[in-house]
Amino acid sequence: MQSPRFLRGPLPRWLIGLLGVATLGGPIQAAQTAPEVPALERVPGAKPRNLVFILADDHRYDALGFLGHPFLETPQLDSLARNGVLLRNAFVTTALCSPSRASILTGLYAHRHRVVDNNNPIPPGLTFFPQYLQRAGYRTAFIGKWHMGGETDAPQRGFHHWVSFRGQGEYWPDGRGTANSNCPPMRLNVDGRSVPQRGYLTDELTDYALDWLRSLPADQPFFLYLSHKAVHAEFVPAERHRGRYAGKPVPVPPTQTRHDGAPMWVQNQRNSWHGVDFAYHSRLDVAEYHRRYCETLLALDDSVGRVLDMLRERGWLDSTVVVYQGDNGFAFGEHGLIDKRSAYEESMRVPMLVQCPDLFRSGTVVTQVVANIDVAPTLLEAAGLKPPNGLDGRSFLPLARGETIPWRTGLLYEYYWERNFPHTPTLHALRGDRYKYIHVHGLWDIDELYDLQSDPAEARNLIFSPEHQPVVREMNHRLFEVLAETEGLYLPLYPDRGNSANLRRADGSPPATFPQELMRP
Ligand SMILES: [Ca+2]
Repeated sequence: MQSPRFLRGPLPRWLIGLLGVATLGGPIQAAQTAPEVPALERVPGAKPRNLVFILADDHRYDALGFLGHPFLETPQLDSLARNGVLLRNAFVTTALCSPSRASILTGLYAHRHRVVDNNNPIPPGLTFFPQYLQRAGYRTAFIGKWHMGGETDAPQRGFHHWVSFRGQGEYWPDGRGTANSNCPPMRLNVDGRSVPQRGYLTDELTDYALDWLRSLPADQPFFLYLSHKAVHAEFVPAERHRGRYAGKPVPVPPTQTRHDGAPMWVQNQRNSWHGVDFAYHSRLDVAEYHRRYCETLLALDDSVGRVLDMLRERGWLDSTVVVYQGDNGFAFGEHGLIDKRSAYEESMRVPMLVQCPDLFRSGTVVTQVVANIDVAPTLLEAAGLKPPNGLDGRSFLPLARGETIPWRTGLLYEYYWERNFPHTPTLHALRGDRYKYIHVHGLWDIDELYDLQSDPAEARNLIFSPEHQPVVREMNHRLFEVLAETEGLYLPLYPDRGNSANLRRADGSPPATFPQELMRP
């Protein structure tokens, strides 16, 4: 698709302002979309692609039909892999909603964008990559869960069209199916106006996305960011999917019962808000929880199909770059844990699928380690723009095209302790192609090393293995090198906020004992 000549270069500030006011309903939008960023250099000869980015919440990497899940069916996501590119080793640099979302929007590690938890405000002056797209003449829309900077639903910079809600939102307007059942009716912020949420959120957000796609002119490139609440807890399936997987057997993950050399904090977390003994301080049936997660995911799969159908209807399917990704994973009993935050694969690994038949061969599989910080540079490059200097991520477009290029050998992971959920400590990790090294901070405990080749479930901590000491030393050195290179040698500290989920069950697992390797006579 070619954009009109006047839109190919940077737009004058007055024109952007005028477009904002004239088409999007008022001065709030104009203020939010002001082009405060410099125009990026264009890639010679590159066509500005239409871009669709679909973000799922807490969708773990292997909850996909085509990857062999025991019962979950994801025909639409399967089709993305079949017709496009599967990024088999995709990760997030922080497995928590707000930090991961900020890394997607900025291409930066959490310690650089400083959205390190789900509560604190977005630092002023942070640039979101859609601002560059606007500057380059794109029309942009954000539809769905924002969840950065606390509870705001207000339109944010970088987007002409805005549909969002406060915090986590609710699947149904009355909160049915959750602890918030019969809550005050939920409302959406649509371009600065408060409107009632009408139905099941996954479907309704998709309706808004389709309405916007339908309204677009044929000759201006666009960027749609569809950001689902699904499949965040508490899981509430659409009516048409409720009970679909009732009674399906859910295998117990091997590490739920055996994790050799687990740090004490992991053993202790088993009996906590985020552990299998006392999940959410209740007697949660983890298998039933997993089934409901899968049923809730089905509407998400439907949503992907409806977006693809609309692209087809508008004649844009082959030329549009569609990216599907999860904002973090989710454990269902692995290592005795539920939830995310940890550096284990179930937590930091996510599904990532890309489709654009004009650019990528169908059925391509990328095995290099890619991450949420790569999304911004990748989509900017797909827009025909050279990503700005100073990003932590890199464009993986060449990998998706099947090219061989030098690539990272290890990915930095970081998570900063939250008083609200005190059972997961501050963690830094380096995830390489073969080994993962996890470094704990601020706790008298042990680090971890896993050989992902021989032990993909991370069931055997090799941190005390004599033959692996050179690997431990090397990865420790490299971890701190990356942190130093990216100004990460500090710990963010914010005032306490809210309650602390710090309870244990009296008849649950006992407190961990010190590792034998540290005991002396
Ligand atoms: Ca999440």
